[in-house]
Amino acid sequence: MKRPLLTSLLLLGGAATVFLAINTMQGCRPRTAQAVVQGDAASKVYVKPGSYDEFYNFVSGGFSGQMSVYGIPSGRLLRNIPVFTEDAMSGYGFSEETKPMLMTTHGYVPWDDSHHPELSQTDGVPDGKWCFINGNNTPRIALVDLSTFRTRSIIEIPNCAGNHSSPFTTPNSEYVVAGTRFSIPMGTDAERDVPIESYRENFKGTVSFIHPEPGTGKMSIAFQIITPGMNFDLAHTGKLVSDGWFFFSCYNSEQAFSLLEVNASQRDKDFVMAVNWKKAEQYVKEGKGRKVPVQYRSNWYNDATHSAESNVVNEVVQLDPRELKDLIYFMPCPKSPHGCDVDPTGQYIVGSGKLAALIPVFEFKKIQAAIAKNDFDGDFLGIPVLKYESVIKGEVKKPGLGPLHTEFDGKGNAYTSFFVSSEIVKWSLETLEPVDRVPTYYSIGHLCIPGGDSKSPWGKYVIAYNKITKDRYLPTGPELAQSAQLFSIDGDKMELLLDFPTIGEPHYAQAIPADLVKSREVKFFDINKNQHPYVSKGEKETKVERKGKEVHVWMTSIRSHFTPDNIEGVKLGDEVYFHVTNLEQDWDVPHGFAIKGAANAELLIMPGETQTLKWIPDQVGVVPMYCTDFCSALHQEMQGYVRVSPANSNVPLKAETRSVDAGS
Ligand code: K7E
Ligand code: CUA
Repeated sequence: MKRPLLTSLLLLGGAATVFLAINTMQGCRPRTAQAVVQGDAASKVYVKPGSYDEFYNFVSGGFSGQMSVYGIPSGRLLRNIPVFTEDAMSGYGFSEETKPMLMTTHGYVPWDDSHHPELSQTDGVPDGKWCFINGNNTPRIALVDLSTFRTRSIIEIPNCAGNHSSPFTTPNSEYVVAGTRFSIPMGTDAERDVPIESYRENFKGTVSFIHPEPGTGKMSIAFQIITPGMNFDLAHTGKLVSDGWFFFSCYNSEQAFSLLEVNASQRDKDFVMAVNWKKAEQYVKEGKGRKVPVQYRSNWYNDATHSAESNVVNEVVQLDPRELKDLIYFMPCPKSPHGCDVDPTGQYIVGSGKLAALIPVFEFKKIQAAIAKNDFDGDFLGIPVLKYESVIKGEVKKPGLGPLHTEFDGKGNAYTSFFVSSEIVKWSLETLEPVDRVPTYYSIGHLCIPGGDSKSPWGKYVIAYNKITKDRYLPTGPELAQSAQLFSIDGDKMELLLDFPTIGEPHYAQAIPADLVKSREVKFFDINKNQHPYVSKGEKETKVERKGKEVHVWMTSIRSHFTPDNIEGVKLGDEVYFHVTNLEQDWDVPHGFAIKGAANAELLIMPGETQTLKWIPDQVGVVPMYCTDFCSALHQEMQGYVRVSPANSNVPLKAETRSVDAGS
């Protein structure tokens, strides 16, 4: 989100002035450099050695494609979970079992740009079961299982380009949504191969409702709503009074397709789109949807076989709101709205126009009344536009510059991040008056209060995720650390407690009390339940077999040896598959597996699990393999050899170990 300097804007007059200022500023530096941290701040973030943090904080990895996990209030990094990007450290995307997770209709795509972690909810409150995260670039949604802190499933979103307004959840995680950032032409090849200039005629948007299966976490697309062509940015579910509705911010109602920074900033107001998803659900049940041919992949990791499955799906149900009149409504929202946030009571919807000098607060019951009375201000490409004055509770006047995102403390206050004026402003949902403000260092994007987009926030902290760190950390070459800042909000005044660096660009993050996650943890996989087709449930089951050019090695690992650890009869031209089962049945005893020269990564195999490394030997000789994870006093002894002979060799295939358990 670092802003380019756009001198060509000087040519534009009038309304462009404010915009120019906004566009060229990297965020003002707060004038009162009140970087003064109160004396007792340190004690408020100090988690003494051996004790646990109070909250888990799930932070998007941005262009790292991953999600990282921190403890709050200490800011300690606990884990970096591979999601959309392959990870050599764990073998994710490198082992045969995990490769299908990253399959798309474009083939294997080992990277994405992830912005928004969203915890699954039960009755409108984060439940600690899953954390969803969106892939922006090759539109996908991932579901991370918080019992293993691993990616359980990934679904690709068809008819979508830039899955940004995603993956926000309904109050019982019936659905998570995916709204397209870029509108595009859809349909057959001929329908998609059109001039870019024909945006108005041919480009459309979609918002998709994805259903995660409660037991397995498998995801499928329940339905897709087709919309006028523009950009969808963010979204949030209704709750309590507004349960059954979803709200999306949209910009580029100008329908620009070039130089959007100017051309999509013309109109005074864009929209927040209100979607009646319960109605949509009903229409689908009544068969009012249209089955449209598409192609997308749905990938799922099975903990019984320790392997991912990837399936191609060929159709999606689409609803057209020009025919189904009461499905969506537009509410005018100044100006190029970014965040779209719903307060804990579900009554108020906050739109954050990033080029606006005020924050509009929409009121759900007024929206309903306006719909009931057909209180419209015309339509936008066939979709009714509600009258701004009729649906608004009021505006927060002059709160700051460049509002982006809002979270809530559950005590009647909203906290909005201001990118340009680089601050968090706390304001009252009742009076719409600012009540406190605090500078951020610098240029805040999202902010996070534990449970801050849910029915019941744990309003103790707010965490700022900043775009620029400048002078906050020791310099590290051209790229500086990405940053988060922790503030306490349990008093009247927000108080800065801690800076901590993050991985990739943190956009959004969510946090949840540790107890809601901690008790779910899987400590190891039961080896008796291992259904991997190449499992060895003991050293006696290990073997080696040739199937033409393929050599399969059934291997086990246990402190501190592999079985087999000597293999001969492998030839140049072979493809060798090491199927390694970790026989340990204890917490935190993974074994690694690596072999010299493999054009691959290591495997890191959890207790009770089987993982496969594919190796194509390319040189004759005796090749060492070893365990990469320091697992015992004799970890350095955990090694073996593979003899590789020329392609025409007669060396018989054999595998052995001198282990007594192997019985050989
Ligand atoms: Cu504001 Cu992608 Cu949610 Cu970044 S987004 S900040
Ligand atoms: Cu096993 Cu080191």
